[in-house]
Amino acid sequence: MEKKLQEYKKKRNFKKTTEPVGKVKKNTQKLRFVVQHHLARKDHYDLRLEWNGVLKSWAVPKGPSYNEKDKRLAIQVEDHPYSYRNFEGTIPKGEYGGGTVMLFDEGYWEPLNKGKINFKKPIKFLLKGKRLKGKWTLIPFKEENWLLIKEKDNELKVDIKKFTTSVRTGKTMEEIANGYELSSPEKIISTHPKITKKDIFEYYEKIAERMLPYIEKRIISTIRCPNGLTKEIFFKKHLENKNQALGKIKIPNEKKEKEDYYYIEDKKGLLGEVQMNSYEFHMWGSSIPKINQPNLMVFDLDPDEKVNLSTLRKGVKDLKSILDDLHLPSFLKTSGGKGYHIIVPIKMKSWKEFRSFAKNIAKLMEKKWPDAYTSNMSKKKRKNKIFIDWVRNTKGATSVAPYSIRLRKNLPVSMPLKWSELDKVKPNEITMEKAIQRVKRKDPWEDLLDYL
Ligand SMILES: [Mn+2]
Repeated sequence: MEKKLQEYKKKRNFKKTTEPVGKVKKNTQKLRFVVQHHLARKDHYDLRLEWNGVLKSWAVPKGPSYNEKDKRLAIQVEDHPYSYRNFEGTIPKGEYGGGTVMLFDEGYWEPLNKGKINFKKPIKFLLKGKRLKGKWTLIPFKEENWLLIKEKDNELKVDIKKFTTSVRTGKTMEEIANGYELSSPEKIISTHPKITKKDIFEYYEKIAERMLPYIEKRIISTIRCPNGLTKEIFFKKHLENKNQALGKIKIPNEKKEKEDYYYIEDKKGLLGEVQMNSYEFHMWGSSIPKINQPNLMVFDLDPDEKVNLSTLRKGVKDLKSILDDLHLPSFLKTSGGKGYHIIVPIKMKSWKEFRSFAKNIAKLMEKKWPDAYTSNMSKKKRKNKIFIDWVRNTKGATSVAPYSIRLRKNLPVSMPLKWSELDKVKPNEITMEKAIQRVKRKDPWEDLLDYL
């Protein structure tokens, strides 16, 4: 019996690929089928029909089509083990079939031929899948080449190209290729508007390329929201080691005990945190390895509730004018909350120097316009004023990362803006959807990293 899978086994190195070794299965009454979308050297779909304990297999370069006029080439390949119907993942580069495999459809099939089935002759059959249904025919025409044709029936004709996620796990090709994951994709994080964990994951997946240069190699804290916005959320300063894709660094605390801190190195680390229900990212003002030499100063303009938006914007402009006078470059982003953040890329030798410089800027604002600004964080002193929050420029302190979502109503994004957009964009108006549209444009911060 096992001879049946000899060719399958011969082609694969099971020390390298995670495809199943598999066995020939005993016959059952109901026959299963699976279609795998296989992004290998050439993009194709693999149709597999259970027969005599194995999966008879064809590679269909263009994939099945509901259009009865389409004759799709289907190249018969070696029989696959029955357990291959569960395989979704990546086959390492350089190995046989190297690439990504997604479970495209699955279900049961029934032969419609009268009499015995002969896999050297045309096969008429019925598919009972989630995406592929109805009557089909496979016709051999030359050696291993067959044609896959849809037969007339009453099934709805759908364009199969519209199915871009796994029929079983809901993952995209990219998610499978990157080995992410994602557990509980349907978990609801916000009800009005309805936002699921998957929505947030996809947001970070799409935004990652733009966001990463600003957050990578910076120690992070995150806010975790495992059960949705209405339930408890957790500020995590010391992440656990469960996300293996994070970088780790030991830093002594005041008692000289070494504590673990974490940082993101790549997309995998970022998405791994989302998988751990970390949706809001905060970061240090210094980067690895020079953690004691800060380089990104942040001022958070935090208005008293009586301060209106135009006054707040005036505050941002006043602060920018001071930085301009000092010939310091400055960059703007929305906080995603009530205020705006002004970022100053400036390298300093120590946190002490950095902190006092930031404090002096805030003091200068306060001195110049005492009725409008305060450098004092006390709520009492803030009445009718804007608090120029400089306190984040301290070792161990964090501020929200650009492109991070905020865990509050509508999940607004802390969004980098061009200076010319200050009067047009409210601090909390950029949603994930708008942010995704915005990153298609030129990066408003494209010069920032040149200063670091
Ligand atoms: Mn294949």
